[in-house]
Amino acid sequence: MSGDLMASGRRPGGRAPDEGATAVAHPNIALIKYWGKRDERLFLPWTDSLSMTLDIFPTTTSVRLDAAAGADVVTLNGAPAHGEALRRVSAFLDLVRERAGLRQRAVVHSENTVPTGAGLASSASGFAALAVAAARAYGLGLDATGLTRLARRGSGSASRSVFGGFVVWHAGTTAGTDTEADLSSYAEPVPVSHDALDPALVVAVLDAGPKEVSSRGAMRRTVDTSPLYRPWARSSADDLTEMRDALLRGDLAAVGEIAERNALGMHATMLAARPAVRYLSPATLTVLDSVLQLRRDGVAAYATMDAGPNVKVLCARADAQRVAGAVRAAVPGRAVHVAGPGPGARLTGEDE
Ligand code: 2P0
Repeated sequence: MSGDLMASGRRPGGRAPDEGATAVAHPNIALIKYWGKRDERLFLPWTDSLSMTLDIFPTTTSVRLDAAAGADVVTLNGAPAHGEALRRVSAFLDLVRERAGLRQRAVVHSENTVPTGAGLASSASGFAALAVAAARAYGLGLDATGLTRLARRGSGSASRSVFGGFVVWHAGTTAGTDTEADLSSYAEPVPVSHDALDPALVVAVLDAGPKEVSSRGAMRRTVDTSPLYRPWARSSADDLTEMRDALLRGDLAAVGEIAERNALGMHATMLAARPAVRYLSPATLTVLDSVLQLRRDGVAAYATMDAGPNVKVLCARADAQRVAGAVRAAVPGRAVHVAGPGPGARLTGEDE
């Protein structure tokens, strides 16, 4: 650690910054969706959301302070980041530096194991891993709840990947000061009857191409123009209450029904935006038909879709291979993965 760092890094009640840190985080899939911000600067959403962190596709990110660097250097899967990706990481690091009272730029390496373009919440695992590594490297001394607030400022859904298993992200309030509003919006684990639920998520990758509309732009357009947005936001609050009860009971069929209707409602709000945002493709509907057929055949399987055409099917772990087989048969040649509940973000290796 450089003398300059030592001199400027210590704060009352804080810890001295480390020279570097590495963290790993997994993506999460929302069963009650986040769609729409009421404060874009602080990343405060209109609604609470609830997700399952996955045990596949981790992102590993290292952050090393570099006193000699004039700008942050960021590589994503070995390639230098440019443009919007670099700007988002650097803006996030500015927030960390402001809180730490440090000016040193950073060298960031991030390795994402999500297949390219899989539309599998890579910003959630990416910013959760970055938040945990950067907070450690800059010596912020945050607890897990504080890390969920910090990760939120990189990407809203990243707040939920700080924890493993089932996680709720509280929308919080925009009343009061910025600090009060920031404190009010955080993620925490939700109680679940794990043994009864024993869930799996079958992930069908239907389109590896880039999205036409970013989720950030699409949610803004939906909030601003869709007449269905406010009714969905109200019904989503009821869905969350019912979802919490269903998780506590370990009632997989109820969890799946609520998740599926919440997702379809979110997509309905987008379809009613002006102009419409349509992420669902013909292949999406083909998989949805196969899920309906599975239910007719007595298998508890329920679909959810995010800002892309890919479908994630919630089912019991014992049914996962049968569900994956039915989905593969519906869309031959497309990649289908099976995930379970995964761990929260953590520091890794020698930096721990
Ligand atoms: C979710 N999605 O709850 C929802 C459902 C997509 C559909 O969170 O603008 O990348 O960085 O806060 O978190 C995707 O949005 O958006 C998302 P920002 P984010 O998982």
